Amino acid sequence: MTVQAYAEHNDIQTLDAVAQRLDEAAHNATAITQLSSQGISLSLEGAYQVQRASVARRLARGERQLGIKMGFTSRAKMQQMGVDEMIWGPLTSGMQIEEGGTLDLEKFIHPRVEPEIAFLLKKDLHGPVSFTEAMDAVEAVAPALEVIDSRYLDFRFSLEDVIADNCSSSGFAIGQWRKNITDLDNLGMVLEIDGTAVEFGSSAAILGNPWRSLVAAARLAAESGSALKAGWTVLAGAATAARPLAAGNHVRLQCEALGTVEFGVCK
Ligand code: OOG
Ligand code: MG
Repeated sequence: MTVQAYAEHNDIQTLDAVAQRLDEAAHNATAITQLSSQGISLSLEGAYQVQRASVARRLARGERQLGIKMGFTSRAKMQQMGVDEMIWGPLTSGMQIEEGGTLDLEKFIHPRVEPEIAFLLKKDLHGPVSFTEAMDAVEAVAPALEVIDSRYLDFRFSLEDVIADNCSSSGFAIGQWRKNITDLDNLGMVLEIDGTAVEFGSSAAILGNPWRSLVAAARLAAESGSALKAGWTVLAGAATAARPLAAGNHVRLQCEALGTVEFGVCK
């Protein structure tokens, strides 16, 4: 039976087949048609199941889970992509970009970069948690750049499509971790490409205060039966719209109080 024939039911075979397609699309850096346009209508739960199954394929190839990322925690991102619900997905070791390192464009389909803030956890966080509990669980914070690369043609998707595609996760670079910085509610963030400032934002764009994104991350993880783990990195979501990356680019984020994070793109 074809994938389409199973589609109505969100059954395990469909979900696994879709996860395999998305994983292969990422692995081979080749875009696929949106699931919704292929007649595959996933439920929200089904979309998260596909996400888990595709991440499981990465883990089976030897990657490790290093944390999670939050998505659509700012208006700027929701407007850019036409999606208005928060999403989340795992970050794995294969997505790590060395700070100051270079990224190989051949491994990506149509990558974009966006400015974020990262949390490093020193304690497990089982949601739902209070703001104070979330703060207590954090060892350090850092400026971060996320590289997103939708596996769908033209970087277009529905909410379920993007969740199934592990929230477009494909890379992340973390700047220097800083301890004892708790005031994150209005930090200026400037994204530069080749020395030119291209996006200006404030950490306030992230749910009014990025700590709220960590609270939400713990809650969403708990709703699907998991906890955030000590040692994990949590990306709070982008403060501005994302920008496309091109060969030879140099990307840098300057974040007030937290410093900078940067990487280059191979020519
Ligand atoms: C989905 C990922 C959203 C963010 O920071 O809001 C995200 C996408 O835009 O492709 O990572
Ligand atoms: Mg992001």
